[in-house]
Amino acid sequence: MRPIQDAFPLLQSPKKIFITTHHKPDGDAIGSMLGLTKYLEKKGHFVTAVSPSEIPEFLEWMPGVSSMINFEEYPDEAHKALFAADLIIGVDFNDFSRTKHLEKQLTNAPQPKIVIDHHLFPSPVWDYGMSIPEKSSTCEMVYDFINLCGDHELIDKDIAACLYTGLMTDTGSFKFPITNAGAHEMAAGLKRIGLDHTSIHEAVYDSWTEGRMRFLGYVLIERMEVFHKYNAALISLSRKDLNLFNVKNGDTEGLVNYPLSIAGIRFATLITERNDEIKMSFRSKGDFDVSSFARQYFDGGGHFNASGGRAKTSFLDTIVNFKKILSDIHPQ
Ligand SMILES: [Mn+2]
Repeated sequence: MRPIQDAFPLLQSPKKIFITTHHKPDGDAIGSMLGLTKYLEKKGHFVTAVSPSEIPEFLEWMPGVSSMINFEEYPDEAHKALFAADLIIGVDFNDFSRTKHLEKQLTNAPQPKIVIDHHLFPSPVWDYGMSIPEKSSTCEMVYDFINLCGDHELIDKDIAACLYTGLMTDTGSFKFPITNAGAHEMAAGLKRIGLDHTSIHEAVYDSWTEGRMRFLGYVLIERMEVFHKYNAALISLSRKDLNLFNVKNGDTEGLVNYPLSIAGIRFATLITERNDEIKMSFRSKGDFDVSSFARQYFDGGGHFNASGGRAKTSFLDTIVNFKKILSDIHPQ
């Protein structure tokens, strides 16, 4: 993969650009996609932003959401835009399989492909890009990219709001170890532009429905197991649980982090029985590498302290299997 600077000549004249991100997008995925879209539009490009699946409700306030295409709702429009594009950009993922529905089309697409991402182990499918796992968020990298282009003054309040959202969510509000000096410098830079950070915190974190709050109570009482001798905890949610509380897209977001607030717990797992697969989320504190854990046991990957995976076994078998692995590896 060539450095992103080598792609600058491609962006010298107005281009049709297709931007996408990962399936089940989070704050960093949508923030980086919409922030980059707005910047490239200001530079005179024609940009189509496509989310592979519906975005969670807590991100619906974001500037530019209404012009974004949800692939699951409008697959034909998304395909048309991809076909017509001069250039493809992927943000917050580095392997086409993470887009799920777009994997085949992206693999076969002849256009130059640019990636901006901070996950480990990028697949060799990109022509140009930035792949820096030490970065707090893809939003921080989009901010760096705009500055690299010498366009800091083009960052307006909308772009700032988009980029701050991913910075905030991927750093756990500036708490996780990945929160480097650059992350704080970016926050300072966005504040000088007029960023209203409080309204973004409220829109993302304080916008729960009463039902979601009560569901959290149920989960913590009924569905969380704590294994003190392994410094670990597991939350497992069956399809029945999800139906019982009418759980919507995004309602399980962040659940996996709660056990890490228990003293001594350094490894937390969430197992969710979805319609088509068993989904796993892993979080850790300190030096337990959940990225390689996910890769080794559950067909996944991600970051050192935050990763995901999946299982083809049944919901109950997956829980049994997970506990067996826990007792085998005995995380400290
Ligand atoms: Mn991210």
